[in-house]
Amino acid sequence: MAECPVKHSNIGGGGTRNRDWWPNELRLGILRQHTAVTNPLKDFDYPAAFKSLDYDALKKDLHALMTDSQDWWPADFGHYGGLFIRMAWHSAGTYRTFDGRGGGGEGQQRFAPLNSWPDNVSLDKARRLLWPIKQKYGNKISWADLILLTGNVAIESMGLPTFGFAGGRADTWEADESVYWGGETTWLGNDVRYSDGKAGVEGHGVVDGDEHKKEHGDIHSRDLEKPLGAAHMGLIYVNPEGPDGVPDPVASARDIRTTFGRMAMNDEETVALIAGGHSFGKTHGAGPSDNVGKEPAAAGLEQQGFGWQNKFNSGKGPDTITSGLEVIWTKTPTKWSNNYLEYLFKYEWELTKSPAGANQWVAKNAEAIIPDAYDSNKKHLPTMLTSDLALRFDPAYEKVCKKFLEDPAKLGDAFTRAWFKLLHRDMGPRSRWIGPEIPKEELIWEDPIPAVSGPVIDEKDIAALKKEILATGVEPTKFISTAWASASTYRGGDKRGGANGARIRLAPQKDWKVNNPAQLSEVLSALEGVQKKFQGKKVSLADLIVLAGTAAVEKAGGVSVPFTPGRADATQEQTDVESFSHLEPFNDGFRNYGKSTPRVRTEQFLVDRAHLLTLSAPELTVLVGGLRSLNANYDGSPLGVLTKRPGQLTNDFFVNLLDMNTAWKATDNDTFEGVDRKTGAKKWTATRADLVFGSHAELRAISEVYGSADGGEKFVKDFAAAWAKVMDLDRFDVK
Ligand code: HEB
Repeated sequence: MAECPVKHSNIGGGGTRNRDWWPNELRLGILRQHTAVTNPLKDFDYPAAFKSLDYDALKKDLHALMTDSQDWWPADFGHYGGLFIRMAWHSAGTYRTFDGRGGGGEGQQRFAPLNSWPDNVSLDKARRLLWPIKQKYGNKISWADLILLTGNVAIESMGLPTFGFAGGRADTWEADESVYWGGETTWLGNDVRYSDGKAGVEGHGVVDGDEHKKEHGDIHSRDLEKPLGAAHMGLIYVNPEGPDGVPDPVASARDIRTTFGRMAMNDEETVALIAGGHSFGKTHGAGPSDNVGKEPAAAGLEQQGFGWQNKFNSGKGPDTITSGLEVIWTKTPTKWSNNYLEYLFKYEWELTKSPAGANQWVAKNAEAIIPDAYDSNKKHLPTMLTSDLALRFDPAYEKVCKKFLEDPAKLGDAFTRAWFKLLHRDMGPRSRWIGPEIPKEELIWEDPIPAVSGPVIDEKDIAALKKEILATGVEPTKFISTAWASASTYRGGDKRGGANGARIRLAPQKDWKVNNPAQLSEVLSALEGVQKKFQGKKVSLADLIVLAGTAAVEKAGGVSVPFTPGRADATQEQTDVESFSHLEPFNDGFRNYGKSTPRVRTEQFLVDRAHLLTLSAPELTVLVGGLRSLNANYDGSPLGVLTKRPGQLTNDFFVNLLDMNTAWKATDNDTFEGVDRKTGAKKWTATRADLVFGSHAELRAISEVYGSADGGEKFVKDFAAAWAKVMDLDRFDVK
């Protein structure tokens, strides 16, 4: 069949596009994803539907599916458990802690690129095996939940009780374009994700194309570009054969520690996950990989979403080619055991090749004790991947292994806990978790917040508190800055951060430069004063921080701004400092903080943050314009404060930005000066995060709405709404 390159078609979105003409133009596309337009269930209440699900019946069906081998994709050892665990792990395992993106929370494994990643070979079959069950329960169970629950049930069905399960992940309906997976243009490439260490100018990647080391850095010391969580394009974590295919277990351990660390897993959790996971199933490399056809996104229509058609013999069952490795770790691949660690330490290992020619290891002087997946008369020698040997030959991993070897119950406990964390890490607060299997134990990575005790403040209290707050003598703009600093830590990907918990008064947030610690402590002590003095109901500082900002906005704009009380204050013990450190902004255009890096311009950071805050382009625009008029820069600087009456909520920012009497010129890469076109007199200063609203055609179009004669009132209204949205982003308890 002839290829049909869509770009050349003259209808249906074909042709050369803005992206092709101007590849460096600021992209706003990530701000308009997952809208009602793409969602066939737009007014659907998934949590309510999940609650009406017959959960026990679903689990029973999943248990039955495990051993219901289908001719079109037979189950190894008569049990699909290994395959389903790998499906769930690869769904959740794309999560990375730096930006909270990736993970299993959206059912993204159904879409490209993930559905076609080389690491996800054969998972197209796993999801299709699930289709009859998905079809039976319909919208009461999302794909996102089903994929993860199935992995959980697989573990249970192979003899290990799990730590629990929570549902509540609504599906998305298009590929998530917001996740940076790397800059490589070949699968399994890693030519731009390693650098010489100068990289990551404050965390964002290599300096530029030709500065990274040849051979992608030394495999013993290379630095993986942030925020990436994988050693190669198209892998979940690391190359199983060793870094860049070099079978070096110690170097493999280094890559594992980096990549699992970016999933927020420590050494113990990492060992538990790998040792636990590879207690099940097998790898697949029956023959040379050139038997395998195109991935789903490139395969023909007749394949109906499948990919990797395999010409090797039957192309399935004993002839399956997935990773190209051919390893079976334990004597009981469909039953939980401690075999994996026992064998890892019992044998010495010899480098060998799989039938597909990949590097793997075989036990020396061992007997053939490992069963075959299809032939009960056949036995194999124990085998391992390079990445498995990493657990033995890295001294820190070895120590953890030894502990689990001595006490197998500890492995079970550590594995099921780390597995639960893996699956639920990006779900956000417990108030989003649904279903009958939610564990009681509170876990630090949930970012727990105490339950609200006693009645929540009412309208009368709110009115009284606003008065008290504004009477403290603190400059109202500082309340606005603090409320913004508190709420805008939220990130939509893993639903962490936000104003609830008032963690802005705790380490590490209280010390972030962007939060202007001196000003922050002035505001907090004033609000603590209000809290102590207040005669009405008990009020949390979390509520007071937001209420203070809201009261100040109301005063500055002569507008009423919605406020939703009911937040509580977390303690320092409930706050994982290291894990919260990833929420620190190193460039925040909303507050005119930070500079462009050699790779990322300030306006791109701004769009990225707007995406984390789940804002649309109009919301982004109105918020920046408003915050500037309110004089809320992080250090009180006049950058972008394009108004003669700073502190008032006006549309002056837009009016003045669009004023043709001003000419702008760059003072450096990030800052600009605006002068009177006629007199040359200096009028304003601004940053890239300001001028982009006049320069980018789409942002300018929105700015024109707010900067027009009839735009003032709309501006104030829209700002108030967007402000309230940001303040309440984490209020899953009331949504
Ligand atoms: Fe794994 C399988 C690698 C981790 C679970 N793995 C597998 C394979 C490979 C691997 C290559 C094969 C595929 C085929 O089929 O061929 N891993 C790996 C690596 C890592 C891992 C490199 C890092 C170090 N895993 C892991 C984890 C888990 C797992 C963490 C969980 C938890 N896996 C798994 C399973 C399996 C695998 C279950 C089996 C599957 C079947 O059976 O099918």
